[in-house]
Amino acid sequence: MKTMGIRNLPQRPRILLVNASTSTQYDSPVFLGKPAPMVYPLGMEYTAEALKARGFAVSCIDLPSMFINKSASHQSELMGVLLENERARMQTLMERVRRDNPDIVGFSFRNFDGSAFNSQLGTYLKALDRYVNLVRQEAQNSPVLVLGGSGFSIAPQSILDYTQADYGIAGPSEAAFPALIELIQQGEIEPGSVFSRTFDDFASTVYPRGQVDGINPWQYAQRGVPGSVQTRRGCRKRCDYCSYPGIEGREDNLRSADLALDEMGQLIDFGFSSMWLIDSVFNQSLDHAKAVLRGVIERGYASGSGGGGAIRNWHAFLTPEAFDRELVELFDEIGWGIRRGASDTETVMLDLDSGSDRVLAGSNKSYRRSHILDAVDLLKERDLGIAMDFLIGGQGEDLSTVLETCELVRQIKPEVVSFQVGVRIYPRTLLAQRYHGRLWHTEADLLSPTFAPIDGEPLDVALWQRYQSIIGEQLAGTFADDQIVFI
Ligand code: B12
Ligand code: SF4
Repeated sequence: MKTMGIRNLPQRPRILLVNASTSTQYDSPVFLGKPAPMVYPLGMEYTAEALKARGFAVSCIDLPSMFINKSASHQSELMGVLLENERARMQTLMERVRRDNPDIVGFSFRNFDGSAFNSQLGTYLKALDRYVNLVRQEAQNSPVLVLGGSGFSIAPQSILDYTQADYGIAGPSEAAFPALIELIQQGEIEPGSVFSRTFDDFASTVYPRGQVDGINPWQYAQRGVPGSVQTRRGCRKRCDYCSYPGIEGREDNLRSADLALDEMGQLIDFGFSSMWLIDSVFNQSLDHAKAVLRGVIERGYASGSGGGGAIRNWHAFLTPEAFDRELVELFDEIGWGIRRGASDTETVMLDLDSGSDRVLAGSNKSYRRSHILDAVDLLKERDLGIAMDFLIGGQGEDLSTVLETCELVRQIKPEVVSFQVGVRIYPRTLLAQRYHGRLWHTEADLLSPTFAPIDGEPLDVALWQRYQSIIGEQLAGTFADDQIVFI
């Protein structure tokens, strides 16, 4: 087989990676009066490092990090700021492509929308499409266009078809991208194909941080964005709604704790004072999580005794299922969840779904309400701040189970509690299988936000608001307004 319509690639093609991960509500430095929570472009950085390690010349363009220094304090101003940002990004991308003439342009696509029911600001696919088209039109030498990223990997063929880019990589890029380049060079892969290859060397791969042309860690640190490190990949669980195993793989893939810690040290040197351990579930392999935290203490990353600065805020998704006293002692020792004063409390965030065993079982979760209570007891023994994240609308949810969850929250009294009402149906999940033929037919249908019905009722704005009011009423009196977040 010979590929048609794709230019010949040189032996060592020059690659430009574009962070195309817009997320409208985060695209202004101040979003409606609140600082916008940007995210470090970790997926693009790991991809660039993997390509560099294979001898490719790689540079990046980090579009979300470019914005005009204007804030939007009202909805009416927001659109203007977003448009101005977008124009500036398009201009930069155009100039860069004309100047550099890359042989391959890779687009890192993280979010295709805001995921939650209230994400009314629309899809980010249109922005991706604009960037792909711009490069097609402006590049002199018809570069090969490759898509990848976590959002892309959820519905790869549909997104590839939508943008008409040349190839897509679903899942990790480290082994797949070099292999795809080779296949293109040999004429062995048809344009329009999605390619995947598992990456077996994640445990031992060194990703030097902040060494990629076009990613500026200083700037992120200065803006107060957390540094991010991945200590593990993959998830063996089968929670019915979850897209993560489809993105990262279904096997535990643990990184050497020492290498992850080396990365943290490099990020501290760039000035980061908060850290996201961005694993799908940081403590799922409890011993591994503890090894990472012990390393943090030994290297003085929390105290600053290592010679550099210190990490004062820690963030990760944590399951209540894999908790023990030693883990919590380690949290305490590094200041994760520590109370520094009346209005300065860190929190340990428990990533939960429901306080009802019926919903937990219905959604195929492997922990139960008793695990939540046990984990909370351990955190309370050490007087650590607690945040709890719930997802309302799992299988078996009805008014009685929502009340059960509220009762649990009142009993625990966390510092902050957040509720996302509405369970999104993602392709290649058990939930998607359950509603196939009823709520969706082709993968592309699920790119438009589709939610599981709650107690037999389709989720609409009225139902969404009704559940929020019920929760608000149940928790009023026990919590201040700013302790309850609805997503
Ligand atoms: C951690 C996380 C967060 C943290 C981020 C913390 C931080 N400092 O980074 C928090 C909680 C803040 C967060 C926020 C949001 N998140 Co989030 N998040 C994740 C999570 C779990 C991991 C992302 C990550 O960094 N992975 C590690 C890196 C190394 O992997 P990667 O990016 O996938 O990159 C690899 C491959 O994708 C590929 N690749 C990457 N780039 C490229 C480029 C090319 C050319 C190629 C070929 C390959 C390639 O190779 C890389 C290395 O192997 C993912 C789910 C998941 N398991 O992937 C969701 C996920 C990305 N988030 C999602 C969403 C929606 C959001 C929010 C919009 C939610 C919201 N409404 O607030 C915001 C957006 C924030 C923003 N500014 O963009 C969705 C996106 C899907 C969608 N619906 O669009 C995901 C997929 C979760 C889901 N629902 O399924 N998130
Ligand atoms: S929700 Fe968490 S534990 Fe369940 S499959 Fe997804 S990543 Fe794994």
